[in-house]
Amino acid sequence: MWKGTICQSALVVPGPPYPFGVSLPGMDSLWRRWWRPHTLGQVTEATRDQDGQDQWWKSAVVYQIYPRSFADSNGDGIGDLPGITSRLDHLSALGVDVIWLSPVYPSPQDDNGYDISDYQGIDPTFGTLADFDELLDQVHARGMKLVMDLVVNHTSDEHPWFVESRSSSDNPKRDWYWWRGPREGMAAGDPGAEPTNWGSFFSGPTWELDEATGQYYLHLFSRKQPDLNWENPQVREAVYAMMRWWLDRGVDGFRMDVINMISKDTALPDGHQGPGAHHGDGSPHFLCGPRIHEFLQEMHAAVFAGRDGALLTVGEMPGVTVDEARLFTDPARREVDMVFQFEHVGLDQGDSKWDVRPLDLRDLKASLGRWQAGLAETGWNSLYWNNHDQPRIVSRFGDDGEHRVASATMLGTVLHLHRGTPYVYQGEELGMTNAPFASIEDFRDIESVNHYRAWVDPGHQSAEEVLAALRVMSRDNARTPMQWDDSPHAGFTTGEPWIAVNPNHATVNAAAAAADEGSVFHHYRRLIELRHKEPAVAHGDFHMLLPHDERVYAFTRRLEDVELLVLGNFSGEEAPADVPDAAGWAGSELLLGNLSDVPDAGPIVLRPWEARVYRRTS
Ligand code: TEU
Ligand code: CA
Repeated sequence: MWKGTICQSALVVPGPPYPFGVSLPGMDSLWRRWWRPHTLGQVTEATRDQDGQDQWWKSAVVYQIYPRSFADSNGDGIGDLPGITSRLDHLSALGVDVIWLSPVYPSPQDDNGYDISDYQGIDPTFGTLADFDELLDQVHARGMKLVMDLVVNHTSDEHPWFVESRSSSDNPKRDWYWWRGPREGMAAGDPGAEPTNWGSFFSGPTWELDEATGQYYLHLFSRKQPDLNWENPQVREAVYAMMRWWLDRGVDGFRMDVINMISKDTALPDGHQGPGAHHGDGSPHFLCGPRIHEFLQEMHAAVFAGRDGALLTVGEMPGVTVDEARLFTDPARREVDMVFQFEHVGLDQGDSKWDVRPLDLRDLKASLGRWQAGLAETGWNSLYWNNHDQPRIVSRFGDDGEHRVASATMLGTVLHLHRGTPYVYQGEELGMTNAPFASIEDFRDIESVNHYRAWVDPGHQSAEEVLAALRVMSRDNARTPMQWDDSPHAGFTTGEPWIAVNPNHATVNAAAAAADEGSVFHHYRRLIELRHKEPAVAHGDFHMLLPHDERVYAFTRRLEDVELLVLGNFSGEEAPADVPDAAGWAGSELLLGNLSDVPDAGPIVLRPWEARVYRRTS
């Protein structure tokens, strides 16, 4: 199973020198005026970089919706598009600029929609294309943008392309996927006859035998998610045409699922298999492969070039390194605007994601600090704690009990004040927590369920051992229904929800949060407002402080004469913040804090899970 192996691709396609930093003369006008959300998307001289490209997303905040779990309009227990449309005012009130919609396309739902059987439609579970157009109109009417999830490393095995591809060895679409015979000297179906020893992300081998033709097809994820063969130019053109179709329909960009896996080493070598491992690690042969930059540049030229809208592209890239990310996000290279990297969400894990370790705050600072430094001059960071694949951050790095509100708001503050574009995952703005899963029957996620079967059934681990790890790391923690109010199913559905609602919705819910100025919701609203209003948040440089402090996260941001100091206490104890000139800072303007009654003089001692943002000019 892959866990943290880094992209090794040495292919460096040098672009023209691109000196974009924080002190471009043309940016002055933007920094001087206060950013108003309704100006978002208007390409002005101020938001263009030196290359003439629009970088409006530097001061934007993205909100991710997992449609299955957001809002159900028809009582079938599954969230849907009309449900989302009915809840857009929640997002307007929060102030987000962009919505990223997880997949809503027709799908057998083996991986909750990340297995797509038709790229140009809407799954009846979620609604119709007319419902989609209505949602898009309503999003745009509120001055927000909508970004689609693009899942093109693989399709569903029920996609017509794959149905054709598997129909015979000489079908014209055979080469659209990765088909290989058994390992040399072995017969198809023999144990270990798979073409490579790679292990799938969802347990078991990455190869599935097709009995009819005697060949195996590659699937890095579930066997119902065959990998597309991007070596075939017809595949690439079909994907680009589909992307153009969505942009023509009015969508504002794409979040690209595991996009750094589309170029593979065509020799398909075996991966390293450690002692006791069930499979080899194929990731060096499919992460950031030899043609990845070429493919993304080709996609850019075929899909985005010459379009005059303010679009957003973000590539999800497990294992990507800072150096690779700089290449992917250098605007001059025209690949993607930003990437999701995975380093900081692997710091509390050992050999696999199920091998859970406590977080050492110094590791978090070292990691995020390296990403800040690495993309300071060229490229851009995305910032996230949560998404539909990660456990809830307040349960993970915070305290979801006594200090739930303080720790959730501290975590939000530290993240949003970094340089980069912040992503908020549904419910994060309420401080939603991990769920109390009692038994394996409570889980729905294919990754969790397959892992349980693969370890408990053959007796590698006890059910309790596996459950203990699932409770902490399972993706289902992020997928319990959005908690709208304190009614029986949290206002998510009038029917039976597809996965149980967290019982803490009695107190943790959007209605209660909206009515309470001290809530996580209002703090996130203030963080987003701050990014819109204070140019140093979006454009200032970043300087990490106190790298060795085990409790306090501290850094400064500077833009010309404005300097911000950001402090967060990652512990349930009082912690002095021994930053240079602490007493001087304590007397400066407190832009934002998460606890009341902050002393306005003297040395800075942070209370449990306290966060503060100071501002001064020089
Ligand atoms: O996830 C890619 C990925 O590598 C992991 O985050 C994955 O979720 C897994 O937990 C690794 O342990 C993307 C999507 O975000 C995820 O929901 C999909 O299941 C996956 O791709 C396949 O499309
Ligand atoms: Ca529904």
